[in-house]
Amino acid sequence: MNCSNRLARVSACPLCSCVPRNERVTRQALLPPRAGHRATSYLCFTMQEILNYIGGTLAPARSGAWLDGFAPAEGRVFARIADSGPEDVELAVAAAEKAGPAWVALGRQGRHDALMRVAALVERDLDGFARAESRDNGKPVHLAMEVDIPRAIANLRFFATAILHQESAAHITDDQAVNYTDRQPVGVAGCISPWNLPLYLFTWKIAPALAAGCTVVAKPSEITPLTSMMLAERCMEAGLPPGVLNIVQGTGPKVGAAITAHPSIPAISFTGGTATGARIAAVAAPMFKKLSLELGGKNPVLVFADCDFEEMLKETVRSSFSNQGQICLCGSRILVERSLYPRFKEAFVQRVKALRVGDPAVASTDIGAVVSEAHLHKVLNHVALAKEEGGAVLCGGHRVELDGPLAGGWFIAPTVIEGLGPGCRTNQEEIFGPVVTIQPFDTEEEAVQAANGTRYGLASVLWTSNGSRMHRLARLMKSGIVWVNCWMLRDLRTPFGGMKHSGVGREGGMEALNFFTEARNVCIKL
Ligand code: TXE
Repeated sequence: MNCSNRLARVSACPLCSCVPRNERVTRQALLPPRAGHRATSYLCFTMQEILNYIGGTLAPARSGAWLDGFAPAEGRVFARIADSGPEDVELAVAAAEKAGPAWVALGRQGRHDALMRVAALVERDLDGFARAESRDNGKPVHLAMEVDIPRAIANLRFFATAILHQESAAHITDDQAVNYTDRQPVGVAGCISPWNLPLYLFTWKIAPALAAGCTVVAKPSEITPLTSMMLAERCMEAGLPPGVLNIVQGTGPKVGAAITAHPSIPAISFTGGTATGARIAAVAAPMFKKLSLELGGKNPVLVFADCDFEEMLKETVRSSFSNQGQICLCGSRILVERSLYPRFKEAFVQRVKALRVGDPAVASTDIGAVVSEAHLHKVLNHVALAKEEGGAVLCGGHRVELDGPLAGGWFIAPTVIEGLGPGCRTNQEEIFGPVVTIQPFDTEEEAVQAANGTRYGLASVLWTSNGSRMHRLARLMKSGIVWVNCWMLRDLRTPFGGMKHSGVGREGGMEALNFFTEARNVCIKL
């Protein structure tokens, strides 16, 4: 475990798939060894406790209740999670309110310094965070090591720095008055995040809120809470003042709903499913809360015959199956110009068949486990629906059963379906798994109509070498993000968010800092 090669250091337990214990990382209680195991240096011997972080201390839920935390690759319980309720949210809000004035008074530079210290500690422990994220979520360790955790660190650093550069506007009203915009933090911010990119999306919300001067009551997904608690431990080590960040573990209907409805939380930033977003809006809107909703997607990928074929192929495999297809930005409907369709279909299916489904701890694994048993069944039910609708499964479409300790894991073979029109349920409903459809199109107009023909509008991807088409179609896409000849190429300064049922508001850059502040115009007569 002392090897300097990061990937070598994530080698799994030889007897089961689990990863090495990291004593510094989380609270762990020893479990009785599983049959056949001798080594005690692996997580298979531990039951992790995932606690609330309220007022600067870690504690179980007040009720003493726990939820099971599952390791998707093993299909078994490995953690217990504080099953909190409104009474814990109440404590967290009180702690956040108490900490607010001093956090604002610390000033931009002081808040910057505190967030940078937290970021440095996450970076120091990147390996442990990546292993934990993989175990909790099922994603390949190398993906967490290369994407999730570095991006979480970048989120903290980006917003810590951005707040130093925030400008405020001034307007001179002829010779009568000068107006200036004064931005103050909204107060206690509620941040609710999902399971697909756990620490990445958690920090995407809390970092701008904290940098802007808000104190925070945050709730990670109960399906993947592990790295949020590890972050809490780093916040304590970094000397973040108690109560500035509070993390309440537990379910959406209990904790998320209590945060949403709390009268002392004037702003809610949420990422998750569209149906949940609607429930949150129904409660928060009549209370006149600020709302940022990042919801689902059914993103189109438009492939024109004049594209760079090899680059398009490589990136389209990635945009389809990265993180088991569980990224709201993944392309799930691939529309291909008819003249290219046969070549695309053959090459794409061949590449997809070559993807390795397996142990997330192994460096060569492309596809890990999906996040939960319920999600496994949801995705497989969608494949069954696609067949009922007349779709032909070109590859995948089934559960993958691995041997040994991963035998109970929730793995699905990457799946490509053809033969379905744009209006069917398979091409309208978000599947959020390793499943894509491919469809030919004849004209640009037909492609645009199909691309825009869902209730979602998060992201779209265009593959073409025709410069005027790039601009023309980019403006026609009804989505908040348009990638041309790339996918997931992110600049944290850019506005991020969806149209239609994919959400309300924009995150990223100054948009996020503005969300967590209230603008006040001050008009001084000259
Ligand atoms: O989302 P939920 P889930 C989509 C995707 C996926 C579906 C469901 O289609 O299949 O959402 O995923 C909390 N009040 N996306 O079940 O339920 C919940 O505890 C307040 C897209 O994870 O929306 C969790 O912390 N909060 C998405 C968070 O909301 C509530 C990424 C998200 O959970 C709540 C993930 C309530 N009533 C899933 N109910 C994206 N766009 O990135 C639940 N929550």
